[in-house]
Amino acid sequence: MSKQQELDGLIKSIAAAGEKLPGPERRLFLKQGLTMLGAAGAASGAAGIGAAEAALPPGVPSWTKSLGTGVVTNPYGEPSPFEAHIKRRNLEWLTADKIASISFTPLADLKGIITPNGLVFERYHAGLPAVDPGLHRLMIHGMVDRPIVLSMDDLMRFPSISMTRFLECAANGGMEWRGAQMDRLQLTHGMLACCEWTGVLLSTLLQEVGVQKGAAWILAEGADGSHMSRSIPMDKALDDALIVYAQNGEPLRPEQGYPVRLINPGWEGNTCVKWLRRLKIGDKPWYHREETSKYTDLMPDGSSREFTFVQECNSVITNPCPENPLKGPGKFWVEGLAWSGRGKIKQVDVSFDGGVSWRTTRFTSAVLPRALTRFGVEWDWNGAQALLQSRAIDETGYVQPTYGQLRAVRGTSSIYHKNAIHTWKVNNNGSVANVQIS
Ligand SMILES: Nc1nc2c(c(=O)[nH]1)N[C@H]1C(S)=C(S)[C@@H](COP(=O)(O)O)O[C@H]1N2
Ligand SMILES: [Mo]
Repeated sequence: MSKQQELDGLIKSIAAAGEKLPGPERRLFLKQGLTMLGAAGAASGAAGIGAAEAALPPGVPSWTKSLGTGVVTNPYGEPSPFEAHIKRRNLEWLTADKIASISFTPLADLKGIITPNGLVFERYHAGLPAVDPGLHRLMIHGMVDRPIVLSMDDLMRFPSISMTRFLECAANGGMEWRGAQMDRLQLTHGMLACCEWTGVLLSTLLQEVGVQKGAAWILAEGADGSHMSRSIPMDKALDDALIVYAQNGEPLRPEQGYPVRLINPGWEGNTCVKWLRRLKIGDKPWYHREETSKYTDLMPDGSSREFTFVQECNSVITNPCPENPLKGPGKFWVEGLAWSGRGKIKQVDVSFDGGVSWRTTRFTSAVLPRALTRFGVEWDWNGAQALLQSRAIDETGYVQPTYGQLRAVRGTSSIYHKNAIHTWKVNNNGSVANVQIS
C-alpha cells in the first residue's frame, strides 16, 4: 500500500466513524482527525502515517502497538508533558522582585483536596534558602526548665503524627478588596494549598523542655535571610500546632521550609514559619514586623486589627472558572473548594443567579477540620448568562459573608483576610469572568 493509499484509507475510516456522531460533535471530530493527519504528515515524513493512526478509533495508536520505555526512565516521576500547563505562576508586577514574592497554586486544574508538592504556592520574604539538614538545628529556649537544641535526627525520635490541613496566605484574594481585578482563579484564590503534614506536635516538645509558670507566648523564627518571626499564643501551641518535616508522604520541599517548619492549622500562612530554627517561650508577644506593620488589618476608622490569626470560612468554584470555560450548553459538574480555619465545613450552597436562589451541594471528598473540602453539584446550562457563587458554612455556624457584609465591617483598606462570596460570570459563549456582587 502506498503512503497516499494509507492516508486515503484513514481519512475514510475517520469520516465513517464521524458519521455516527451528531452535528457539532461530528464537526469537532473531523477537525481533530484532520489536525492529527496534518501533524502526522509533517512529523512522520517517510516513516508513513505514524502518529496519525493514534488520532481516533478505529485506528490503533502507535503506543498500543509497541513497547514503552522501561522502569526508572524517570527516577523521580513527573506529570505527563501534556499537562505542562499545570504549574505555579507569579505576577511580575505584584512585587518589586522575585526574592520577596509569591507564586500561586493552579487550583483550576487540581482534583480532590490534596495539593501536589510541586504545585503548593510559595511565599518568600528573602528568597528560597538552601538549608543543609545536617547543619540545621531547632533551638527551644526562654521560659523553660530544660532548653534544648535539636538536630533533625533528634526531632525524628519524638512521636509523630500526620494531619491533612490547608495552608493559606492571609493575603489570598487581597487584590480583590477594591474590585474584581484578577482574571484567573489561580490569582484570585491561589495562595492556598492543602497537604498531609507529618511531624511532631509542638505540645510534645513543650513537655520535653518543661514550660515555666507564666509562659503565654512562643516566638517562632525562621533560618532564612528574612529571619521571619511570629508570636504564637500558648493555647495554639498546646492545641494542634505541628513541627513539620514531611508533606504528602515525602520530606518537606525546600519551598515549603525544608527540613522543618511550623504549621498552625487554620491560621494565616504567615504564622507557619518555614526553615524553623528557634522557638522562644515568653510571657508576652514580641510585636515583630510581621505582626505590626504587616499582617494587621487596617480598619475604616484608621485603627488596625492585630493578631487576626484565623483564616475564616471561605469557598470558591473551581469549575467552571476563567481557566475552565464551558464548551457549549448541556450538563456540567460544577465543583469547588471550601475551607474554614475554625473546623469542619458543614454545608456549601451554590447560586446560579448571583445569590438570589441557592442549591445545596454535596461533599465529594473527606470532610476534615481545617482542610480543603470539595463540593459539587450538577448543572444543566441552557447557554444563557449566569452568575455563579458558592457560600460555605462551617461547623460553628459561621456563614461566608457577601462583599457588602464584609466591607460594611472592614472597609476597603485591608489587604488580608478577604473571604467574601466570590462570583464567576458565565457569558453566552461559555467564557467565565471575575465580577463582584455586593
Ligand atoms: N521563614 C519564613 N517562613 C515563612 C515565610 C518566609 O518568608 N520565611 N513566609 C510566610 C508566609 S507569608 C506564608 S503565606 C507561608 C507560605 O508557605 P508556603 O511557601 O509553604 O506556601 O509561609 C510563611 N512562613
Ligand atoms: Mo503570607
